[in-house]
Parts: sequence; structure tokens; C-alpha cells
Amino acid sequence: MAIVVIRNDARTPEWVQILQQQAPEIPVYGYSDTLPWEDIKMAAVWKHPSGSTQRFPNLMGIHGLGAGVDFILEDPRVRTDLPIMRVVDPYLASDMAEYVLAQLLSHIRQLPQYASDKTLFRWAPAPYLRMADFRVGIMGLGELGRAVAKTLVRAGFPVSGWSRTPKPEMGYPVFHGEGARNEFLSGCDALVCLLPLTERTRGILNAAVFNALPKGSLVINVARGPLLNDTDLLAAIASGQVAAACLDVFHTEPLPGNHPFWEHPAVRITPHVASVSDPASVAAQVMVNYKALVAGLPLNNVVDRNRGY
Ligand code: NDP
Ligand code: OXD
Repeated sequence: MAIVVIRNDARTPEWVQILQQQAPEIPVYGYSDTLPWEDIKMAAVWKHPSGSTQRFPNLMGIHGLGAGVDFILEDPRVRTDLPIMRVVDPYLASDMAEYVLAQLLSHIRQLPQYASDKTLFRWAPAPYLRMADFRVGIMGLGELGRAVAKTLVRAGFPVSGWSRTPKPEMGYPVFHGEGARNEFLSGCDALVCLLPLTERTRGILNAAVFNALPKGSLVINVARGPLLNDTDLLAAIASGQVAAACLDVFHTEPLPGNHPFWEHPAVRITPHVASVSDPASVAAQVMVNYKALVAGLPLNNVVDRNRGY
């Protein structure tokens, strides 16, 4: 009985080592062509090559190594009878909250403008906004959205949220469902997207949403690239409807060198680093789930395939 780690980056050895430290008696392998295929019971994956999980005849479950599992659900060669688990981790939540807070403060205090002015030897004080006067709306009030909201409320921003189902006791206004979306958007000086990528949310950050925001809003997408219609965003910025965007995630990552976002002065980009799963913090929960899986016990943080998150 064993675990295989399958990732699209260079961090496989680090994950193998940390998982192994959690339970030295359980073999943990990095994906390669020479594995004991029949022994593998769980695949721990991050953007695995399509079809790779099919190679294990006795696989019992798949553990995503991040919060989002869209890349697993989109792989048509993942067996549909297997449970999918995901990461829910306090650091993932607090790191995301710090990132969003940093982008908001940077925006209201005009820091990107001053960074650009410096390259031009330009001294030009600009008006600034205060936190209390800048309303932030969060799309998606799951593990991360709620953590971001808590941090922003504590900092002094007026916060509201939008989710699929009602959340009556959050301590700030929460809207839910398609019918309440425009009302929610009309009160957002900044819109933060923390929705999962599903059939219903793909492309949701589009012209209709931008037009429902107050003119000159800030858009922050820290969820998944395909939630955003890039062309609609560029048009909304060109018209002044959206003042600027902070993007951490993209349709194609790394962002292709010829993409207009690279050179656009109002598009601030970071390379999918808003919040990164910390193996030291996350390995224990993966191992707990592995042991439960092979013992036939209830699993933690199981994804609902029908909802898509
Ligand atoms: P959760 O599954 O905990 O929360 C998802 C939230 O989105 C829920 O509040 C849910 O509503 C809401 N939602 C889902 N579908 C809809 C819909 N159709 N309409 C309205 N609301 C909807 O996810 P997490 O908070 O853990 O993570 C969110 C996403 O963040 C991940 O899927 C991932 O893509 C991204 N992420 C990005 C990172 C980065 O570094 N950039 C790092 C980690 C994650 P309800 O509560 O009603 O079910
Ligand atoms: C995640 C991510 O989903 O890093 O955890 O994007």
C-alpha cells in the first residue's frame, strides 16, 4: 500500500519527503515509469498529466495538493468512482487574506502609480482613499473568501460577500444566487474573486459583471484564470468602467509573453503566488486522509463532484 505524488513542477521530491516523514512505514513515490503500480492506493496531485492516474489499477482516491480541484475534475481520464479530496489549511487562508489586503492597500494609497513615477523621475502627489470609504465585495465565501473577509473587516474595510447559498450570520451583508448578483456588485469599489472554477462560474468575470460595478472599480482575481474574460476586462479598463485589475491567475500559466496584460499599466500581475500550499502544513492532512481511505473510514474535505467544488 503506497502513495504516489504527481505534479507538473519541480516540487515532487519535497512533497515526497515531507509525506514520508509523516508516516515512515507508508511508501511514498514520485511519479516515474518504474513504480509498483499495483501498490498505489492514493495519488496526491497538482496539475498532473491527463491520464496519469489511470495507470494505477488499485487506486482508491485522489488528493489534490491545493484548494482548487478544477484540474482533476477536468481530466476526462480520472475515474469517476474515486473520491477527490482537497486542501483546507489555515496558512492557505491567512496567506490569501494577506495578499488581498496588500493589493487593496497598495491600490488605495496609489503605490503602483508611484512605482511607475519613480522610473520617470516624476514627483506627483495624488489623492488617496481611506479603507473605511472603500467597499470590498468578495465573490465566493468558502474557506478562503471567509478568511479574506475577516481580515478586511478587522482592517476597517466595509465588506460584503456573494455566494451560491445564503449565509445569514457572517456579520456583514451576504448576497446569494444569480438574482442578487447585480445588487451585490453595485456596492463594490473593489471586487475580489474567490470562486472555484466550475461549469457555472467559468467566464463569470465578464462585461455584464464589470458594467454592474460602480465606475472606476478595482478587480482582483485570485481564484482561477478561466473565470475571467480577458477581452472584456481590457475593454472595461479602456472605457474607465474598471480602473485597474490585480491578477494572480491566468488562462495559461505562465502567462504567455505576447499577452497584452504584461504591458498594460493598469493590470498588475503576480505569478500564481497569492497563497501557496505549504507542504509542511498540509502533509499531515493528506496522510490522515490516506489512512482513512485505506481503512474505509470517513474522509475530510471531500469534493462534491456534482457541484464541482
Ligand atoms: P470553497 O469551495 O471553500 O468555497 C467556494 C465558494 O464559492 C463558496 O462560498 C461557494 O458558495 C461559492 N460558489 C461556488 N459556486 C458558486 C456560484 N455558482 N455562485 C456563487 N457562489 C459560488 O473554496 P476555497 O475558498 O477553498 O477556494 C476558492 C478557490 O480559490 C479555489 O477553488 C482555487 O481555485 C482558488 N485558489 C487560488 C489560490 C492562489 O494562489 N491564487 C490558492 C488557493 C486557492 P457556497 O458557500 O454557497 O457553497
Ligand atoms: C490552490 C492554488 O488551488 O494554489 O491551492 O491555486
